[in-house]
Amino acid sequence: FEEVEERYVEPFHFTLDAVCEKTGARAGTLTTPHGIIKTPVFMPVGTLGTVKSLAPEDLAGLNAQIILGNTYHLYLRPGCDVIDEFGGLHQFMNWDRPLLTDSGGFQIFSLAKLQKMTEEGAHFQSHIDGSRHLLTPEKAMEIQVCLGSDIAMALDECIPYPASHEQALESLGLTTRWGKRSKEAWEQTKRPGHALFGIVQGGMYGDLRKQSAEELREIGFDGYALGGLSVGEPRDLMLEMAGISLPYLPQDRPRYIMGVGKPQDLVDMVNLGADMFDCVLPTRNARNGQLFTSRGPLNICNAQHRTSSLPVDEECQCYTCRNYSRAYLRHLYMSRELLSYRLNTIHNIAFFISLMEKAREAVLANSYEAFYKDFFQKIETGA
Ligand code: PRF
Ligand code: ZN
Repeated sequence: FEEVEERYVEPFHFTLDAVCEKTGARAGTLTTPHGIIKTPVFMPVGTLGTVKSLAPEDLAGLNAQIILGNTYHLYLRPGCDVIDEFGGLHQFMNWDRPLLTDSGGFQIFSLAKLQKMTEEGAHFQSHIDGSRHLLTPEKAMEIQVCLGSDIAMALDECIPYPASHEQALESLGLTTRWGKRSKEAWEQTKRPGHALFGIVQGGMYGDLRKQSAEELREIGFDGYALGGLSVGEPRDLMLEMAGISLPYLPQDRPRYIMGVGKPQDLVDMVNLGADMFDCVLPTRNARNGQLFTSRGPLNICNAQHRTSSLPVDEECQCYTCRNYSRAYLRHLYMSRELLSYRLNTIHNIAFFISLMEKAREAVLANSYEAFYKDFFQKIETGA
């Protein structure tokens, strides 16, 4: 005899709380089965079911509203059967707030060996043991349902930069067809209230970005992401592509920029009307001793911090900045102490999260333009 708990789950939805009158900046609220998310939002990356060096309690303390997991990694290790035993990734990793999972296409593109894209799906060899796999749109949905993602991503193909118009056109066609198959499979298996986002591709071609956005809109997703950005192109081109793509997406759906970027990129993307971001920069760079501050980045290994009693960022209220000096953090880093990873990551994540909180406050106060100017003035001049 099994007791089944029937619980009412609110449908996934997005409401706009404010739109800046002068810029395109938006403040919104996303409702998911694991709670609401206030946007703009930065989502820390927890590829393997952990944001490296932090426990879920730390993330909650940092006001992380949602974190990311990866289909590709979790499917290969520990495997869906393991996570299924626990009823999903939330229970497995002890995280009770919303989770978003990437579909795997991009990770195959960047990590796996011998990848080959066919109409059927992405053929690849595991970067762990060389075993062969085929990730179809249907399989990507099955895995994300098993993981229990509040927000799942359609399977897409991300092309390298530079790529020809012809190559980009062919690839976006595949992304559209995979998007349609993703949606059909999702509709048959999804749990109530869970969302599926489509991913706009099209390389660095405005006409193709428009075409991709329109084709995805036709299919109809709960939200839309911009993929294929920050793949080696100049920053201006990245912003130009975002500026071209975003107006073709529905106003009343969340917009997510995948794998972007520096603090300056986030502030610019919000300006263009983006709502959600993820990037490994704050976590990865923390482990390499680079700390983000309102006056620009700081390398903690630098000799100038050897005896400094200053916090990393005087404007930051995080646990690291409230309790530790630059000199101590430098010492931990130079000694390769494990606490270095944790304290640095706490600060960098706090910096990205609070940046988006400030952006949201500015939109709500109808002062995003002033926030934007002030932010760039400080971070670029260090004054
Ligand atoms: N597609 C997917 N995930 C991604 C990307 C993409 O294009 C990017 C590109 N910046 C990061 N993560 N599915
Ligand atoms: Zn701090």
